Amino acid sequence: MKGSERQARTPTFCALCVSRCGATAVTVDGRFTALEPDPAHPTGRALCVKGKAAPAIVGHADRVLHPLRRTAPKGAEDPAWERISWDDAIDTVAARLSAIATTSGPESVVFAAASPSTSAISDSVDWIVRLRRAFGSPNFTCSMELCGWGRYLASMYTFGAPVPGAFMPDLERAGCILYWGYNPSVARLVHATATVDARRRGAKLVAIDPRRAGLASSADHWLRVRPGSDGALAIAIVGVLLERGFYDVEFVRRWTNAPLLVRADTGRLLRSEEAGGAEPGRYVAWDAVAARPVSYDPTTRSYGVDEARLALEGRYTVGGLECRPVLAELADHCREYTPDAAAEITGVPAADIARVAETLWTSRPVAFYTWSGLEQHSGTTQTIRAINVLYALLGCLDAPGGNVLFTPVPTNPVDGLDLLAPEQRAKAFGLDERPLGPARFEFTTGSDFYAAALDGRARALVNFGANLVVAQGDSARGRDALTQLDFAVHADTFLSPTADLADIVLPVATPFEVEALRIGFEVNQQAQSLVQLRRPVQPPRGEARSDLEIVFALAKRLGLGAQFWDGDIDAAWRHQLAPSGITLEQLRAQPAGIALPLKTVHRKHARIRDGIPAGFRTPSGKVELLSETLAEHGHPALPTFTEPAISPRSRPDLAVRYPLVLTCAKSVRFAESQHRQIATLRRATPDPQLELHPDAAAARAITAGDWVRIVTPNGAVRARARLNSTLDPGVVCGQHGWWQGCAELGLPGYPPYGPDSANLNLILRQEPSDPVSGSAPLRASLCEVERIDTQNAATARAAR
Ligand SMILES: Nc1nc2c(c(=O)[nH]1)N[C@H]1C(S)=C(S)[C@@H](COP(=O)(O)OP(=O)(O)OC[C@H]3O[C@@H](n4cnc5c(=O)[nH]c(N)nc54)[C@H](O)[C@@H]3O)O[C@H]1N2
Ligand SMILES: Nc1nc2c(c(=O)[nH]1)N[C@H]1C(S)=C(S)[C@@H](COP(=O)(O)OP(=O)(O)OC[C@H]3O[C@@H](n4cnc5c(=O)[nH]c(N)nc54)[C@H](O)[C@@H]3O)O[C@H]1N2
Ligand code: SF4
Ligand SMILES: [Mo]
Repeated sequence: MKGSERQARTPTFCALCVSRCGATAVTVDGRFTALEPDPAHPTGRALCVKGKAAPAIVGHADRVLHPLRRTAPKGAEDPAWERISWDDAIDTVAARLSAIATTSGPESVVFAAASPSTSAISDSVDWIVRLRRAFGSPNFTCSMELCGWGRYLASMYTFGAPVPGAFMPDLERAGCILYWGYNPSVARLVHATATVDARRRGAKLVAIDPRRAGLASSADHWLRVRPGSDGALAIAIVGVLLERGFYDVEFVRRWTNAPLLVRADTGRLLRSEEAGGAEPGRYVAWDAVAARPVSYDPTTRSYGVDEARLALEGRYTVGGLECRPVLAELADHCREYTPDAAAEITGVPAADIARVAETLWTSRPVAFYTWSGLEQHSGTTQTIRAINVLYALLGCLDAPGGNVLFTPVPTNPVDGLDLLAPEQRAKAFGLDERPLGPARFEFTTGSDFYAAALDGRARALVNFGANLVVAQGDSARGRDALTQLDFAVHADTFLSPTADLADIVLPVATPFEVEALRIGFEVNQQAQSLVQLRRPVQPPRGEARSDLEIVFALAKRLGLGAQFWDGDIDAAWRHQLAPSGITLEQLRAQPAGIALPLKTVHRKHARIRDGIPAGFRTPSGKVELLSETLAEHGHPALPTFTEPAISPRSRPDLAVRYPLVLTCAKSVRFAESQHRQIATLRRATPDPQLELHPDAAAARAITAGDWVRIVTPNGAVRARARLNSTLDPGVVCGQHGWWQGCAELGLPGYPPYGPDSANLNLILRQEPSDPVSGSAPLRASLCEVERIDTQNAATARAAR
């Protein structure tokens, strides 16, 4: 470094993905040159290649630097962007949205955002939600049904709480770690490093994944499950746990609905009044000591007798009705999936199923995490239910070393829950079709949004980043839906196939150019206790602004200034921080952040207030092994496996022509559909990949590195073959998100639609989806793989 250059080092964190790794940013003469790990930060042990590439991302030539307006009609190959001023852009957006809300109702304006797991939208997503609610729209598309449903919302129907989304695995104390459809080595670096530490001190690791990827390669047990058959596997493990008495009787009796009696005739929980009792609303259990029924009052969470007396097995006649406890019903239900039967369905050997059940029991406490491998299926909700029931039996919830809700920093909520009127909430797209699904929580599935855009219920889109046409199945439907809208504004750091369908594009600053307030880093108590005001490392390039500034400016121009501190972001943050006792001034003076001395409180369900234990936020106040809520809406009350809608077993007719099961996984070098333009990242993975077993390749005369065509009933896309002998020969694994070129390396982009596409979602579909959530079958479908003949391959190479 020359003597005249000034180097500065700023404590920060990388916001490029869900890991949010603590870091030090290095600048030279005010220019961002390097990002380094910050071991003093609770998430700062390491950075991934994307984080290290941050300066290249910030400085990339393709950044959007100015507000843009399209001048060509939608559907034209080139939108012919024209530069406009911020004032013009915000005025136009506000005027169009207001007009559309007046004529078609605010619900016709759909808001969208990139997922907080793949982008820095986590800086501002609560404020985007606040804007949506203040505007009056219940419709928000944020990949919830593909990314967060199982972790956060499906688990509400078992635990009344987001497990493992918010009740995080306590990796520091776990005796056994269970990763199911989750590969933290790629997805969440802090979990990967903490898992390596845990294993060093003796924790066991169970990985359930069709591929032996990441930590699975050294796991104590790796179960190679057929994609989408996880539900059968989970039910089989539950069966073994129950059969061998591998469950926490005390927890199960006291904290789950296991003792409640189920009517043999209806399959529903017996109510006290049905058995001649005088207390409506109460459930019934069997007191095995007194040999008589007792009623359970969900409001006081009390049976009136010691829970230790409650029967968990047997058959009883109460008021003339034949009944048995939920646990007995569950045990019987699981018998359909003996390890042998499950082995047949899942491809996991029966002995391994039994061994995993034993490890889970003998190595408690168990901490678990599930993610994408289980989210994107036509049976996601029931699979998650089965795993949640499995987890409940182990009795580790909110116990040290289990899945724990670490104590958060006290703050004022800012997502504006009270700003949206109930009558507007009721207009959420998809609520009628799936009343228990994402719409109930104000999330709109991609498919519901497209349907509404295509039939005119949705008229406008306010999109903070989401690359919908590449992220959602059926990209061509996405294009058609977005083209139908009267108006769309897209805020982004880079252009994308989705931005190309907008009327106005707003330039967004990268997280390294703007201030942001992060309250809690989630993964353990130390991390969750930290508040950090991330400082800009360099000024925003061009005219780029933060999403937060855009939200506040737009709110003001829409006449919603009163709900947005009149556009004053500092004032809003002060309000948010008030209960913490930490001030903005303190945070600005201490860019490494301020930690509160918070302590974890375990087993919060057992805390007693006014003589009543807290319990769980479910209708019964207990963990619901049997869910009447699901049953009332026509879904199975006990976790039930249904074969993936498009699989060799459910569609043997299709499997004749498309014999391979197609799933997908993320790339360590790119976040979702981003970062292909960054040379340091693209160099090591220049082309879209398809992993397949050497035998499957040989049977098709495919060798490693060949260009192949992945063919589904919906079309074909290209990828390069990569051999992976850990796969079942009948399973292949693709990558979604390929569209961008990399000019620096002379590597091509791929059209999002059409014959030369490499966009996996072009040939996947949003339906048939999960009946509860609408989750799309992106991870279990059928395909054939063909070598692109030499001549075509040569053409493909020449085209680069
Ligand atoms: N087949 C298949 N499809 C999938 C998946 C899969 O595994 N397989 N995964 C699904 C999952 S889990 C998800 S989360 C979705 C992801 O879908 P998206 O949430 O759309 O995420 P990305 O594809 O990463 O695109 C993010 C976009 O946000 C922009 N961006 C990045 N940072 C910012 C920021 O700070 N502000 C703003 N305004 N924009 C920003 C990027 O430039 C990019 O255009 O895809 C889903 N689609
Ligand atoms: N480097 C990087 N990090 C990321 C992202 C990224 O794109 N790149 N994306 C971010 C986002 S938005 C998300 S949602 C997370 C996702 O993080 P993960 O969920 O870990 O992501 P994946 O690698 O897609 O899927 C995990 C595993 O599921 C397996 N799998 C596929 N199908 C099935 C199945 O049917 N059953 C089971 N049991 N397993 C299956 C895959 O083989 C894969 O190893 O990562 C976040 N972090
Ligand atoms: S894992 Fe990589 S991209 Fe994600 S926050 Fe950490 S350094 Fe950034
Ligand atoms: Mo995601």
